[in-house]
Amino acid sequence: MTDDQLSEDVARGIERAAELIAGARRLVVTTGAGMSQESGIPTFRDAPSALWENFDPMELATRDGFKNNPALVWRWYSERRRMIAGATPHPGHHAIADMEEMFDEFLLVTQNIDNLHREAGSQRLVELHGNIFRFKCFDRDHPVDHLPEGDEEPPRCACGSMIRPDVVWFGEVPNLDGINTALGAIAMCEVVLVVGTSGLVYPAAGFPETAKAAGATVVEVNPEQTPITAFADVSIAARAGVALPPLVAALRRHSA
Ligand code: BV8
Repeated sequence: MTDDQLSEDVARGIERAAELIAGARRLVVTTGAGMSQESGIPTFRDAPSALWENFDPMELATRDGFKNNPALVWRWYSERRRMIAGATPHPGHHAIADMEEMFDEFLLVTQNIDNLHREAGSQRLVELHGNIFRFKCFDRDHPVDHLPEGDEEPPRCACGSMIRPDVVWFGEVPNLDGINTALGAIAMCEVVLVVGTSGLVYPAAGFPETAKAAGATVVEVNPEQTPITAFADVSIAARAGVALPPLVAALRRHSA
């Protein structure tokens, strides 16, 4: 979709957001599954696609889910990994990567485990929920750089424990360095740009409100309303791949 096809509301929202963001020195961007929807990766709330039809993420994305049915959970992640491996970053991912150099302080905090922000070139990045392409030992957190040969599902760590994906499951505490880095940036930022999240999973869901309470401006990009919409200063009702490239172009105009 080109600029001139943007609806008037969206175009106005982008311009307003650019005015607010261009004046900032410290920007935090937070993203959820909606950020990867235009790369062909189903969100957790999309109408059930083949991938989610029989699986309840709340059930399987837990330690108990893995302990009770390790082969099923292993296969669920293998299927998702295969689907994600075929996906590529879309212009919205590249727009966020371009933003990094435009601010004195920038941090991207993503809930996504699909590696697409990294592939698009983002470096100042916290992967709050881990990365589906990384693995670790289930019982002792040994790092697992390469999966062992063989077709055992799940494969075994050298210590004999099962191997699991290095992602954060429901009920698990996200990486504390990641949380502290995110909270430090959220407390200091002047603007938080929230893209493609339903704002339901904590602690990420609380970050925009924490930033707002600390005096930051909140800009949301999401075709649907969310709990964040109620307190956002600007809500751009558009998809990430449609809104973010013109937003970066407008930022460049404002900074010229
Ligand atoms: C924690 C990795 C403590 C795995 C994920 C009871 C028991 C135990 C815990 C809890 C409990 N009650 C509450 C909790 C806390 C729990 C929680 O929040 N539960 C919710 C359900 C209430 N949280 C936790 O357990 C977390 N740990 O709390 O530890 C703690 C915390 C801090 C400090 C100390 C201690 C751990 C949560 C991590 C779970 N792991 N993923 C895997 O993927 O398999 S969560 C997973 O689901 C995602 O990572 C993401 O976080 C979440 C899905 O949310 P979204 O990304 O927002 O995606 P969704 O589909 O919901 O929405 C998409 C949005 O995009 C929509 O709004 C849509 O409109 C929009 N959209 C669609 N297309 C586009 C678009 N937007 C823009 N452009 C588009 N094209």
